[in-house]
Formats: sequence, C-alpha cells, structure tokens
Amino acid sequence: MTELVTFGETMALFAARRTGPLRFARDFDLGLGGAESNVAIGVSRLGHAATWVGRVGADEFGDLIRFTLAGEGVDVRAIADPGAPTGLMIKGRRTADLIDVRYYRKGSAGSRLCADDLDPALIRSARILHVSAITPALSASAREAVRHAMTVAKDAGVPISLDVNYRKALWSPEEAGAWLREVIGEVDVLFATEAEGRLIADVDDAEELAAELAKRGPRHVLIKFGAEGAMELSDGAVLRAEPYQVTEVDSVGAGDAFAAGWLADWLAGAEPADRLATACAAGAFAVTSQGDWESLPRRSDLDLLRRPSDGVSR
Ligand code: KDG
Repeated sequence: MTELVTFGETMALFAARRTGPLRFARDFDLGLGGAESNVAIGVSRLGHAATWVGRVGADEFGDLIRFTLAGEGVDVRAIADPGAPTGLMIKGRRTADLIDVRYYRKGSAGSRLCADDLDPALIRSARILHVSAITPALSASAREAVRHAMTVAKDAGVPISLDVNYRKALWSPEEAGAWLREVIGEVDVLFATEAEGRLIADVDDAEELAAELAKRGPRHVLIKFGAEGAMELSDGAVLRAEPYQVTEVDSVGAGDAFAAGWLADWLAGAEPADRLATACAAGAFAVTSQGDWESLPRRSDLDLLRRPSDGVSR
C-alpha cells in the first residue's frame, strides 16, 4: 500500500566533471533527476512507501530511470512512450560555485504525461499526493493531469502537497503566478522559497508572506531560506529552524530533499519541530555531494548531523 503518490518528468542527467564553459567539458557523469522522483526517493529512504508515475522514452534513459527508482525502493509506474525520447538535463559547472542547468525536454516523453496516465484508484489509496509546479509548465496535457490528480485527491479527502519549484526556463513568473493562484485553494501543504511565494502574493516580510499564503488555503506553509534555514506556518503557529552547517558541493535538489524530509515525518506523525528539523537535515544532506538526490539521508543518517561530532563517524 502506498503512502505518497507523486508524478512528473524525470530526465537523464549529464553532469560535467570539469569546471568551465560546457563546450570544454570532456566527460560527464550519467544519472537522472526529476523534482518529484527526487522526493519519492527521499521519502522511501526515510522509511515510507512512495509511488512515482511518469512517462519515459522507450530508450536506454527510460530504463535507467525505471531501474534506478526501483532500486531506491520507489514503486515505479513508468509508461514507456514509443513516440518521444526521455528528456535530458545537462548540468555544467561554469565556476566552482555556479551550476549551470540546461534542459533538452521540449516534446519529451515526460512532457507528454496526460490525465489518463494517472490511475485514480492509486491516488485515492494514498495518504498524500505530492505535485510540483514544474509539471503544469511542461505541456497542456501535463497541466491538465495535475488538475485532474488534484480533483481526484480532493474528492477522496487525500491531502495535496505542492512544491512551487519555479523554473524560469519553462514559463514566465506571471504565468506561474496565475496558475499557482488558481490552485492554491486546493493545496494542504505548500513548499516555496520566499521568491516563489512572491509569485503568488506580493508580500515582502517572510512571516507576513506565509500568513498571506495560508489565508489562501494551505494548512501548512513552508518557506525555505536555503542555507539560512526554514520557517513553517501551521495552524497559525510559526516555527523556525536553524540550518545545519555542511559544506555545499551541489545545491540542486535541496528543496526536494527538504520536502521529502518534511513529508516523511508528516507521514510518521512526528511533532512539528522535529518534522521541520528533519526537513532541514535532509536538505543539508542533499547539498553535500554531486547529484540531485544521491546523498539523501536514511533515518540513521539524520543523527549524524543532529549530534555534535568531531567529523569522524565510527
Ligand atoms: O530540484 C531538482 C530538480 O529540479 C531536478 O532534479 C530536475 O525536475 C527537475 C527540473 O525540472 O529541474
């Protein structure tokens, strides 16, 4: 029985090994990335059943995605689309601290996701539905799929979690803001950075912004401050969490890790302060190595950051 259902586009990811303009990259690490599948992996590593639905090409990259997610314990419902390839994401390192992400995903299999790809019974059986605002920016059919899934979840009393995950390569701030304002009333858990929250409501102060977002629907509003920690507004109560001190290697995927940590603890019925701390710890782990999800923690790893240490774990 699944606990969290999510869907979206997962791409093959080529990460340049050397720093500098991408045209001089000689070799790449091949992996995969997708905001929603990153969350599914994170939730699975933290001990909860997660299902990911998406379209992949009938190609090697589609197999890579299917096998990798399955290897992480995710229940994979990957539809192999013979009419389009798996999308690609290329990650360059323009400088040591500047990651440059390019997408080759227009017309990809993942972007052809449609409402019929989503089994309503699967959504109804879940404890939570998690979506990101990347999916509605992919295509008209993917946008319709998100609305369809939200309606099915709402009708069945399944809470909906939404991570804004704004991607400027896919749509304008105005388009994203309009869509977000349209759906926020259906959302129970909202994850956003301050800038993403302001796509919905033009409020400067973070606490006031969270209050304004909560007024529009979500019972839980999570505002992420990156390396500065996070804030949660739940049922009118504000919580703040300090960041964990780690050395950042690759920040891509930190937001997904944060969402995974929070959602796993929500599924576990953890206390709000512990839940937020787990979210921050998962986000901290995510930035410590290359890759969008590879360093996501297991439960036993969380203690490594929570306890003071001399840097050696024996
Ligand atoms: O948050 C990380 C994701 O953004 C990445 O893994 C790939 O889904 C992705 C995207 O659209 O950037």
